[in-house]
Amino acid sequence: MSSITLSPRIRTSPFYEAAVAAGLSDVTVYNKMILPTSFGDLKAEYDRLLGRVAIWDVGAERQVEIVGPDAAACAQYLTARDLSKMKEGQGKYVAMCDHDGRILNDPVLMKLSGNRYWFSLADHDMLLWCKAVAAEKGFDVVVHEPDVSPLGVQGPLAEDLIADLFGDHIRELKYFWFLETSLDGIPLVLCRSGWSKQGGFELFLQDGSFGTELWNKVVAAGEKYGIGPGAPNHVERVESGLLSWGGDNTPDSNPFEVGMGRYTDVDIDADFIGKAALQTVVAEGIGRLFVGLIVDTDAADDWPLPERTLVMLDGNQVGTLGAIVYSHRMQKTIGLAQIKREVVEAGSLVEVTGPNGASSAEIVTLPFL
Ligand code: THG
Repeated sequence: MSSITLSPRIRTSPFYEAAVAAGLSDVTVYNKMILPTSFGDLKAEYDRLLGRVAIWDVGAERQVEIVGPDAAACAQYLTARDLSKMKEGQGKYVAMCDHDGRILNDPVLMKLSGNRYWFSLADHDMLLWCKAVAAEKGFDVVVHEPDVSPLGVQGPLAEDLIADLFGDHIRELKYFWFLETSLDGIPLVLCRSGWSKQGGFELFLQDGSFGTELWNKVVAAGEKYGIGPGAPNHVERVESGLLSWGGDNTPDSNPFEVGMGRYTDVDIDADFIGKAALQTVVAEGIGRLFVGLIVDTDAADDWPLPERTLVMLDGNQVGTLGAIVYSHRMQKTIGLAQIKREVVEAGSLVEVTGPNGASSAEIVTLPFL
């Protein structure tokens, strides 16, 4: 095992110092920022996420702000989902595609007002893309990265904790909806969201100088709920079938091939990048489906990722496996794969090769749990 060399090229979030003080042990790079992945005991972190509440430094989910008179048109043009009925204070999980309909990102899009939107990004250089598109299309907007950093509070007790801090009215907040608020003068956007299916919120800190203070306030209020540090949990998110863009999918995937078909609206009146290509995909049929695999192996922890594993059937490649974990709840080895539609529809058993040789794998629909 090697460690990562820090540099000003790789930004840390406002919560990084607090995370280090809390025992941060492992990180990855996401959006050219440090993203924590572990505090040294992944099973304890998993149990805390499932049973209590965890605090996550997810500042690497960077925002791109689109602000100005054409913000709504610009956000729609960048997004393969119908935004026409979106309300202020609402977020939506959306696909952003290139002109060939390939998915570039799967952000949470937040409508702060009629002329101000945030794309809360997965891992890719979307600020460059959004700036170039807005300028080339002549939209009357400013596209920039605001001083905004999400702090995750995830787990079944997250709602009680957030209600203690902000009031019981937050219990009425619907999924992906948000409020602009503050905590002892710290400016925030509070959103019911987060990259787990255990429930929770993200506190979008609007002034990075308060990072440690905000972390400490949440931890102090969370003590009675057994709060502890954590990070986006790889096992839980595979069990829940939450997409990790760029890892689970090959670079040429369209939104239908990463399980985002139900969030992709190809027949809206408004134009958006990739619309014609995605209409062709719908007309001709989707090539691959995003599915779960239950793999007959106990080698998940030694699996040789990176490098997607080829999924084989009768000696022919029929897909790729991008993530594989041991599921504590299912007591099985499970993975996320993109597999040819005919093979999924036929319900065939497939084969993947790991450190212990070839294993057979059963295809199942997502989520696992
Ligand atoms: N929060 C914020 N930004 C983010 C993420 C986040 N940016 C990066 C990454 N996560 C974006 N990707 C996802 C992927 C899945 C979900 C959210 C963000 C998610 N999906 C649910 C599902 O697929 O079942 C619900 C989708 C729905 O019903 O609309 O939650 O976590 N700020």
